[in-house]
Amino acid sequence: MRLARVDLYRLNLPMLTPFETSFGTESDKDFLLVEASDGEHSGWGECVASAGPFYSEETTKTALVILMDHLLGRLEGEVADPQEASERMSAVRLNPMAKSAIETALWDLSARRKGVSLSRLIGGTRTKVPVGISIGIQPSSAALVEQMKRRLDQGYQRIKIKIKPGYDVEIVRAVRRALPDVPLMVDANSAYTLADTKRLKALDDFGLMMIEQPLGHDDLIDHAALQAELKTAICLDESIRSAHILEQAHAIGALRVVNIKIGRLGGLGESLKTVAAARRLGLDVWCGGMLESGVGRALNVAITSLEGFTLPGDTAATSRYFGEDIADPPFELTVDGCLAVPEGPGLGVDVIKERVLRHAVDHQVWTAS
Ligand code: OSB
Ligand code: MG
Repeated sequence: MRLARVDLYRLNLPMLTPFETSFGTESDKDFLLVEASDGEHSGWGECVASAGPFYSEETTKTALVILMDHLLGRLEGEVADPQEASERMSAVRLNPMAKSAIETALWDLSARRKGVSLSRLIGGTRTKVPVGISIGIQPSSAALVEQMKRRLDQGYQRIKIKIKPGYDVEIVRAVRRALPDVPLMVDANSAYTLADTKRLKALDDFGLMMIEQPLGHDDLIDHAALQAELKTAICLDESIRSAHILEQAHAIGALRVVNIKIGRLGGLGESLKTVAAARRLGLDVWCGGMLESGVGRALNVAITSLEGFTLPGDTAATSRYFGEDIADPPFELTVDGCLAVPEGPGLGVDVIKERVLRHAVDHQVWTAS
């Protein structure tokens, strides 16, 4: 395929409720949408960087600059497949979310050109994927429990709650008193250090499926020390930026579970390698989320259709995030707590241009020379 033009849309999409984590609160979805065109078909990719550099160092604006100034120019001429695009971009250090956004658009474009679904193209076997939900920090344990009950009634198969110092052991105790048997996990987004080991060990009493990213984003060694102290499995999110880092983390005993986020890993190609490595090492695997629009959501659902995913992911139904999404149809929860894997070509959702333009705050165009 040969790229003729790439449109970068920066969007501001209102969210139904703000989402609070240990590193901040997101109330609107500020993100970049990439449309890659070969002159006949378009492919779409979502950049999961957010407005501020808090989950990772990338932001919507840095991704826009890196794409325009350093990545798209490397994709001039004939590009055999998304893997080749990824190799051409590898001279640019890091910036995985910017790379992943254009790589995804190329995966979507090649699947659409072939007339197959992306799930099919990458070897997915499931027709629906089990889903959990990630619930942000709430004003009180009573509010959290009420929110959890509502989500369980809707059919979500497991609940993840965000924790931070001062909103942790007591909150989990209150949740367990109200809901003793719910499949439950916690995510700290790097809010602790090894000095908090005693506090984190107290979480061992609550039968949690795992504790996600308790320590520093780049600190595998301390995670290994912590895992040696905990009964509860450690899952790594922020730390796992490649299949190779996953292998190193496993080699020193830093985790038992891996959260796959395609943007954090720099694209679908690296994510497929990471899933394969995790399964070879006997680790549990699930797909994380970044509060994506329908484009990123469709990508997450496509990768979760692979057999290597062993646990429900964070990619909830569209109605959990947005009143109006920019892609149709919305993802709806089935009665058995799953999302159906789209069967149409590519990502299998239709991006509604009118909505994209209505929510756009910036629009830049790259054209092949
Ligand atoms: O750590 O998994 C995370 C959202 C934004 C940034 C980081 C994280 C999250 C979530 C929500 O937990 C996942 C989702 O519902 O998409
Ligand atoms: Mg996380």
